[in-house]
Amino acid sequence: MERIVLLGAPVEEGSGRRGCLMGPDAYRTAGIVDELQALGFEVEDRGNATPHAAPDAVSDHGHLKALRAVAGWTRSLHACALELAQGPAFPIYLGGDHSLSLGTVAGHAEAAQAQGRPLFVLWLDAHADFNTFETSQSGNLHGTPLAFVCGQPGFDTLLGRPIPARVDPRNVCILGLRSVDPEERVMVREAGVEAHDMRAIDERGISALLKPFLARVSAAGGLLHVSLDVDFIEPGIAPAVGTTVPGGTTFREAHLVMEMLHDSQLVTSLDLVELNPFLDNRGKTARLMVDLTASLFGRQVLDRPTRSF
Ligand SMILES: [Mn+2]
Repeated sequence: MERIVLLGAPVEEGSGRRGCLMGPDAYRTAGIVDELQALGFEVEDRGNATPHAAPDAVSDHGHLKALRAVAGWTRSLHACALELAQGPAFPIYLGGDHSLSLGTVAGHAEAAQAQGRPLFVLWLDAHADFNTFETSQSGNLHGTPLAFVCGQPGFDTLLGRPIPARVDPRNVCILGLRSVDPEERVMVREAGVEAHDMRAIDERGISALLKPFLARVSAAGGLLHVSLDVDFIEPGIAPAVGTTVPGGTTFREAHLVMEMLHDSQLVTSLDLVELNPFLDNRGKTARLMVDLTASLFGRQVLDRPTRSF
């Protein structure tokens, strides 16, 4: 039997508003353990991580919000991910806002480097999350994790040292873009990140965009970390997020991505981020995120119970 470990990361300080700290418990209430067990997995819920203290985290950029809190979470989750990446179970991080990926992806990148394998990252998101401290307009650190893990400069205060292993930006694929800051757009392009916006999905189809990336992961013998932001999905069916942008992926597009990822058997770790249960409508976003997770672990369309939205 394959094993899955769940770790809650109730960080909300990176998002600039309250509510994401309830995310891990919303996934539990929506039945994530039962759904994964029903697919034949042994599931261990480790409860919620707690942040380290990071009184030394400082920056000249005074507009950054909650830098010390986010740095404390980054250090804690980096250590947790580094440990889980070396264990036998598949880790799922229950967020929490997207700043949690500062720690989880950094930990998986370090573990991958130690194994001598490249880490690939699939970022399912309306935003590129590729701002640096300098370019961030909002000061919300959930807009920075991809820039940090790709080795952009200026982030050393987060871990209190340079990032131990960066992700090669050419090993990153972003799907679902529809809100990118002008400076961020230039940095994403110059770094060599593979980035597909909603227009590309409309014109070419999401499977045609994902397939070549998965082929690259496979050919490189890579590990694959998936970071699923609620705002990847159309807000009409996934309203529980503070950063709604109209025109997201449909129910079927989102499930298709998860089903293709399952078929590929390449995914080795997963973040579920930005769920804000305070903004949800009778738990429907939490349930959709759990259903998408079930698709990643092999549930097929015919297995899905009839359920009214
Ligand atoms: Mn995001």
